[in-house]
Amino acid sequence: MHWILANVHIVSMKPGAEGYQVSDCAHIEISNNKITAIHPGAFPEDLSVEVINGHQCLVTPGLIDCHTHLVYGGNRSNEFEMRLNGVPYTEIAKKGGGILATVNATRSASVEELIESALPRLDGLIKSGVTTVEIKSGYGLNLNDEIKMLRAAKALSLHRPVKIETTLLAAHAVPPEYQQAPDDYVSLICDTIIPRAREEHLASAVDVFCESIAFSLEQTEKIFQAAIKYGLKIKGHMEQLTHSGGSELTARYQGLSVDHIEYLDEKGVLALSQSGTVATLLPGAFYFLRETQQPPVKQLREHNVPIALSTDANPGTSPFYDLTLMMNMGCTLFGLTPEESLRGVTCNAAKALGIHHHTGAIDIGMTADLTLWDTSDPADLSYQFGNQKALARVVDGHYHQI
Ligand code: DI6
Ligand code: FE
Repeated sequence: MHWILANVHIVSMKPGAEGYQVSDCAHIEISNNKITAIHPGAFPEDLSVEVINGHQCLVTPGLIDCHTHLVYGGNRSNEFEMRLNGVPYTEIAKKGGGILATVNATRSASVEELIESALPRLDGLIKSGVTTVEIKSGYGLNLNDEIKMLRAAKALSLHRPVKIETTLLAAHAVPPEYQQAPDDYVSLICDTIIPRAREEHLASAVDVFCESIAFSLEQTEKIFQAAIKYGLKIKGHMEQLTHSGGSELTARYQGLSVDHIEYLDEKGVLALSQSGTVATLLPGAFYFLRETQQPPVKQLREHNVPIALSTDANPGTSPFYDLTLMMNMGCTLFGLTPEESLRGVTCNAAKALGIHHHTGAIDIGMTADLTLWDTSDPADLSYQFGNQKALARVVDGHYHQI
């Protein structure tokens, strides 16, 4: 397979370089799944190769959603309604609501049902220009159901042209069966669930929700050590509700990313800057929870910590399935520039998944993962919402209309 995407304005977003790096009126040569050349001039001289005319649209790296909980059973709109009618969260939780409601619905769903219910959500992300999605487990909370979730997540790429990266998040919450013995659940994760996920090639990373209502720093460290022992990468839901020091711990273990981080302090920022760990901001959860604590964007910038941006798509705290909405929220809620937002869903999102050596930027030798947009200004991707701008995607060298 050898073809040329002609007549496009390229926004490269190469990690080390400044700015959008726009090449006006260029053409991109693609062989198999790779970008083999980028030429000035709208059209190639040799027209014997198959050419797709981009009609002067903007081409960015394919967007990467680097933190989602896209696979789950059930729906929590009833809780949303109860909460807004004044029912306190504690009462909702007592009635079996909250994360437990999703755990129960996920446990009783089959792999096929999980796939079926995730597809419309995945379609939302695809329409917003996404070519790679990270999906976490974390609503099974036992061996079989965590494995089932990861299988469903992986299988989504057989149903849609999209690349899936899977993360084991068995340490999302302490399951009801282990409320009295949470350390036993940590042992189950370390000794049984991580080895199985690894053995079946179902996850490339392990994530932990390190928080007073979930897992302690000590428990998190044990899980990180097990992940590393089995050759899996690590990342964490850190400093979302309180400051725990989880980001420093993640940095100490050379983690890929720390996510949420509203309560991250300067010591934590310094630790990230030294380890090269990505700071992933999740404005959807910030917005939905009406959080007021701002993540330390200014300090992240000062210390050159790469910032990624993601949906955190989940039924409890971020029921949003459009990555361009997060780009807008990154700007409006956190004060990112549109350029930082675009970096956050391309090269920095790739780094947050450890896949930046082959995707997340437009360059010779990179995988041909691209999104074509109906605009001439890259700021438009963060500026507008609802006025669908993504026209088509190239995934692993294959062209797909949206
Ligand atoms: N942080 C969150 O905000 C979500 N998970 C997490 O680790 C909550 C997930 C849910 O309520 O279903
Ligand atoms: Fe999350």
